[in-house]
Amino acid sequence: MEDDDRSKKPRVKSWAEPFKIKMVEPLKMTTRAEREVALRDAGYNTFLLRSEDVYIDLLTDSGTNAMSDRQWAGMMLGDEAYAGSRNFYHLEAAVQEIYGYRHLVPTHQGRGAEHILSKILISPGDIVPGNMYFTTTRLHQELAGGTFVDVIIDEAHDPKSEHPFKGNVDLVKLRRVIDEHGSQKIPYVCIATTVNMAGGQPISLANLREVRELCDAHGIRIIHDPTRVAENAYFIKEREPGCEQMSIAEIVRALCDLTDGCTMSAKKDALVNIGGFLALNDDDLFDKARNLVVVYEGLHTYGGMAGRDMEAVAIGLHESVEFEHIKARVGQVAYLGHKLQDIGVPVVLPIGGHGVFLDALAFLPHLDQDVYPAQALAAEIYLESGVRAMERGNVSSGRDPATGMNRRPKLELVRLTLPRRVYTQAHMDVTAESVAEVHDRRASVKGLRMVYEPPQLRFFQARFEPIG
Ligand code: P70
Repeated sequence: MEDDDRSKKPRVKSWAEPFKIKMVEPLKMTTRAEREVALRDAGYNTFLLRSEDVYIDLLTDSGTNAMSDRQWAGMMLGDEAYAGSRNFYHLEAAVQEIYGYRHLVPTHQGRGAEHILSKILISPGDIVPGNMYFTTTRLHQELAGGTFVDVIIDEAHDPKSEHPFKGNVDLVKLRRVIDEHGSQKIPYVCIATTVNMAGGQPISLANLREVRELCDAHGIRIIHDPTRVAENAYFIKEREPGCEQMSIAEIVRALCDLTDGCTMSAKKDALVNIGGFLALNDDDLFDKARNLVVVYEGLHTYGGMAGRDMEAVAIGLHESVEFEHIKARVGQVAYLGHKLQDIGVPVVLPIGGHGVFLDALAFLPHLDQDVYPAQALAAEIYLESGVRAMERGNVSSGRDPATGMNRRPKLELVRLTLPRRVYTQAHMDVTAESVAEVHDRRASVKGLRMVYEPPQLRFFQARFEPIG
């Protein structure tokens, strides 16, 4: 009888990571008193904590991934020749096969590629439209004399909107920018897959096709930031009508084929600890980039990476588009996100591809944005449990160069970012419980005053003191 009852119950189909663990790294547990000292010494900035004082490190998914045994084996095949390393050609072939771009210029990481691209393409007074800013990308555009203009859909700025493609470009906004400034002033449109600062939100293939059409009509290039393109491809497969049957690799290729080149931080999707590149279809631009890379990064066949690093990137790129890998990766982020949502913690919806973003304005409604609620919340979560998160709000956004005032972005977020293949489901449970503890006593969390402010990318090194 009992057996019959059980057989009528719907079966839950569990899934698990498509790997087993071969090497472990012990974590250090700290006391609250130790964390108080560490946080004070770090000026209430989680970027300034020592990693040794962190229990679960959700600062970033950048360069914090666990490499596979195949990648480690590849490291042993590093050809450390100054020129013409075998590993460069492997990486070139991987980029050509997976992303489809013709020419490869390796760089030490993403911002190295952004630097070179901005120098080549942007002239003072130029306008660069994009689907939301990214900190280093925008800074290199500005340093080259350009101005970034945000053309992402409004829903991207609303943490509660459940639009399935919050990374989409608003074509009306983009058309307006082109009409206002003229296509000669727009060296390229900058398209990220997925959009980091919006909460790891994807752009749809249909939207990118429309952007392509509009840009073609005006002779404007599209430069892609594919740093987390595999996660974007997974969301497209899950959500975009007509794409259910496509493989992750096919979707990645379709996205890249709609663009003219890319600046890539290999430290995320490509499952390595360091690396990046610029890839371009245009022969002349490639020539210019190859001339500049030797000035700023290294010879054009290593660009700041060791041969072994390039090999690990080449192998990681192939692993990044494996369905079971990306399903487990995005699935783990969703697991943490839904757990927090169930507890009643305000999170950005839909849950993103690389992390769960807490809505600090909803979490701490008693704090004004100029006492940096997201910074204060990240500090408080560390204090609670040793979980390290990252501010993505008023501090990250910086000051408007024209007015000198804080930009006060609509999104004031704390990012709990998951390194790939590193933490377990139990780590996610502990993280959710820690955030829940802070949520219970949220009314007592105080704001912060900035006491040291670097002129550029201030979030990395700024120091704070608690108010009151
Ligand atoms: C993060 C990291 C890096 C990144 C990115 C996108 C969409 C380019 C880059 C730059 C590291 C980071 C960077 C600045 C502030 C905080 C953290 N994102 N495009 O944690 O690549 O770091 O290799 O130079 O996300 O989100 P790289």
